[in-house]
Amino acid sequence: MLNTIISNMIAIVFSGIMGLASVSCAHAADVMTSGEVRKVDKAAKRITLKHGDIKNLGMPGMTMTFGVQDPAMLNQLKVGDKVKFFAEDLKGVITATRIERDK
Ligand SMILES: [Cu+2]
Repeated sequence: MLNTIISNMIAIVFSGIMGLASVSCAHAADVMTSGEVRKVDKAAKRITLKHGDIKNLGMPGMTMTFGVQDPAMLNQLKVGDKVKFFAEDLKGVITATRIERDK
């Protein structure tokens, strides 16, 4: 009896973990968004990008400022650079978690 309850609990926890895993898999498959650098602010850990549609956020193209996850990402970027980036909503803050220069 106790064994059944414990194995049921393990099954519930395990399916929860699998659910989280599939969410992060969906993320990895997301496409990068094209953008152009308008402003780089290393001190404030921000970058302003003119961007195309951000499909994973349901956001149309516009010029806006993003937080960056790692300010080191800004070191090799300058105004006018074309980039491909991935933006996520991290606790209500739209954050660029990946930025690559687009050659
Ligand atoms: Cu935007």
